[in-house]
Amino acid sequence: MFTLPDLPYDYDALGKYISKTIMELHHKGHHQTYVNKLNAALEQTPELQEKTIEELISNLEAVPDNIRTAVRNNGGGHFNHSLFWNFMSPSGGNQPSGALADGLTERYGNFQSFIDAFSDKAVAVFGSGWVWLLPDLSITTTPNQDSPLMSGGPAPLLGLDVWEHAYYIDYTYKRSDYVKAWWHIVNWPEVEKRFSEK
Ligand code: MN3
Repeated sequence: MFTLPDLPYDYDALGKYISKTIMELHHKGHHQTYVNKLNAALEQTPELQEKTIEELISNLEAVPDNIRTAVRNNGGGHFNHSLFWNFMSPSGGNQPSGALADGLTERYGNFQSFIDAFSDKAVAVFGSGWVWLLPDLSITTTPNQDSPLMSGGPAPLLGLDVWEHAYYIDYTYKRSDYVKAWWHIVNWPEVEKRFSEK
């Protein structure tokens, strides 16, 4: 059975950028619910419970019709949020270095142009979804709790949750303010590590 991973920092650690209230509701509420519903969906299929979350959502065709949507939504939710907590850090912000910095500069001209391109896509997601940086340093979005893995893509290097539950209590409808604030807590060493392992 799948379990809720611990946050790698305290609920109040992201301070003025994402409140303790949001972090608690998002982790103990939303993420836990995805885990619970995923486990409930897989109750009758013990062979699928043996798979990793990556294996499960990379091959949704192997999931029986009657639970495929539940596994897609809740398995995606579990995988995406498990990554998301690690994409942030109370000591985050600033800029990446090394090969990742070089790659982003080569592709986008400069670091700020990358930030602008990613932020524009995040703000433009209609409804609920995610924006991702992929290992080839392209930027893509997915609706709902879909992952790039579901369409045969690689696991992302970085991603931002733009569901209203991720920001509404702190930023109301101003998603662009949330996106702007989020860059202050991005865990670049984690992204660099994922880029070097790609
Ligand atoms: Mn979320």
